[in-house]
Amino acid sequence: MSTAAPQKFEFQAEIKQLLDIVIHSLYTEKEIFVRELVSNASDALEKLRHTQLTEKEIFDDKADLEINVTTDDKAKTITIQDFGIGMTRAELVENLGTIAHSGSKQFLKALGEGGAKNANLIGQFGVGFYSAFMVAKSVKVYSHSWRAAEPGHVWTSDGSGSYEIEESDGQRRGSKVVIELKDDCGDYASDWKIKEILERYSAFVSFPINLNGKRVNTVQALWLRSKNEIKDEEYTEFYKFQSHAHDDPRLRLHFSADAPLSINALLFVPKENTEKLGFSRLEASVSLYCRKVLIDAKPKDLLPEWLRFLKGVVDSDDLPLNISRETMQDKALIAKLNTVITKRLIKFFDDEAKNRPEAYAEFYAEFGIFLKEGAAVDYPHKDSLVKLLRYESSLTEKGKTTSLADYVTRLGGEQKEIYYLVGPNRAAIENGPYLEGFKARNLEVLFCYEPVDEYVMNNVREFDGKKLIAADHADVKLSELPKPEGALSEDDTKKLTAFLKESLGERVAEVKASDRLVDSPALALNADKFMSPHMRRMMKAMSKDKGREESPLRVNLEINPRSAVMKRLFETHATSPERAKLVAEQILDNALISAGLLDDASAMVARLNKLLEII
Ligand code: FE6
Repeated sequence: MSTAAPQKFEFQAEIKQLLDIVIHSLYTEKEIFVRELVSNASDALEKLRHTQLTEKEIFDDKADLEINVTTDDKAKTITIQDFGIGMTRAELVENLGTIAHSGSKQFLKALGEGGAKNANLIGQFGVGFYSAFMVAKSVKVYSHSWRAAEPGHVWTSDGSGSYEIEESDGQRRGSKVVIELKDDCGDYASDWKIKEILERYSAFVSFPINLNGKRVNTVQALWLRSKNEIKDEEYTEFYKFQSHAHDDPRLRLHFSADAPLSINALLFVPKENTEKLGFSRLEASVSLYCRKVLIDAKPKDLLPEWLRFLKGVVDSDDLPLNISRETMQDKALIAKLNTVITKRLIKFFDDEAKNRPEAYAEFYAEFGIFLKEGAAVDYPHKDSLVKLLRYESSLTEKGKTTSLADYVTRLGGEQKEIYYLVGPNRAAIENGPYLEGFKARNLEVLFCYEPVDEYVMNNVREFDGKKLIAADHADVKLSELPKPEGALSEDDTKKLTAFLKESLGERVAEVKASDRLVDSPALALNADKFMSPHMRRMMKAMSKDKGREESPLRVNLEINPRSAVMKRLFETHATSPERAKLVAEQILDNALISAGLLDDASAMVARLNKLLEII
């Protein structure tokens, strides 16, 4: 039986204002009120457990440390009950005010004031309770403190300006929040709807949550346990549950940090790169938690774009539940998390490369493309990412790769450049005319097989003070090689280049003898310095009006005075210039094919047939 009459209070002006902010602008999705109240319940249970350590006399001591959620679809109510620490009459009033207090503090924080950490006990409850009024016609809070001498109370309000407190008998320990739902929020009285919300936001809450008598959370927040107590199978099971994955994880990183931010993270690299398989672009899917409660399942700025292949969880005590991407303060927090975690991940990949090179090679084969993207676009991490890249080269075996750092260790004293060639595969690069000049001079060339490599190399520009240079670039200057016997004389070479220039007309910008050819008769260099063959092909593929005549291609042709083909051509050009012209054109087309620059082979095939006839 109640001993005191209900007492009516006006909300403080501060609370009214805060209520208004919370209801109208702090949260955009109404459903998070469930998460907030469950989070309060969990905190209250945590505190009770703490109190049990020091206090002997605890009211209703047999009550299980659990959270019961019940819905009533007929009455359109939802109830969230905990057997936690509970509140006395004074605490009900005081906490309500303190919430307003800490809430307005947060609000000020958001506006750019300094951030006092709310590590104190009450402050932890935050502004979450008010979110109930987003969906409530009225809210009743029944509460009984753990202190046995205190009576129970019920607090009632419709959120409009006042509340009432009355003593209430027969209560269990803890708090019970009963929400009578607004007419347009009736959904939140349905079992399946709340089940879905609880599974999304509260799956890892440490205390049992029962929804209408059925347990909903059975998985542990593995990321908060210590590494050496966790079995591989547990990690795998967690990965599958948390990431909705069916494969086993390829790699995992479980780490925590205290400074500059408190972080507990458990991150996974999946087995397969689904983007590579042609599935759609991955979206950020490392979820952000604050003390086991989900804040955002797909936070966009928590990690850089190029890490979008990662799965897992980041948990930070330093985050407010109602974190916002709009306020400067919260943006800065997320940015700080981003920096710390990205650095840690890069170090992890680096360690993998050192300690488990075979596993790293497999990871790289699958996910290397993302590291390349990072190296090209993530300027702050460029240098550390370039170290993670691997390429085959003219000095590696097929299938074996080298890092740029290892390439540099093999450099001769003179060499100030790192050379690379882009081509579809090893054979194409090795058989093309560009490599031989480098081979003859013992210069290592990196082999790049992916279209993005060109973009990466152009963006990275240099490594360890060495410029990255395309070996098929027109500007590459190579050292003199001793002139082998039997080459065309300088004079004859001049005559031949003049003949070629005249025969090929507008198709060539320049014809000259080359110092980079050893075996091949000739090579083509793009006269347009800024557009490589690969870029040209990409532009062509993207170009909308396919039927349009393109501006004719002009290249620089470099010829090899040592080549038997050239010597033979020199002889022929004097005796049968007609035939020599056909050969000249064929040599140019051959060079264009090697460079990936011949778009239409029909004229070439017709000519080749003519040449075959002559033989
Ligand atoms: C938030 C309602 C005042 C405890 N348990 C639970 N919620 C709590 C506390 N809060 N503060 C302490 C709160 C309300 C009012 C504060 Br009125 F939910 N479940 Cl111990």
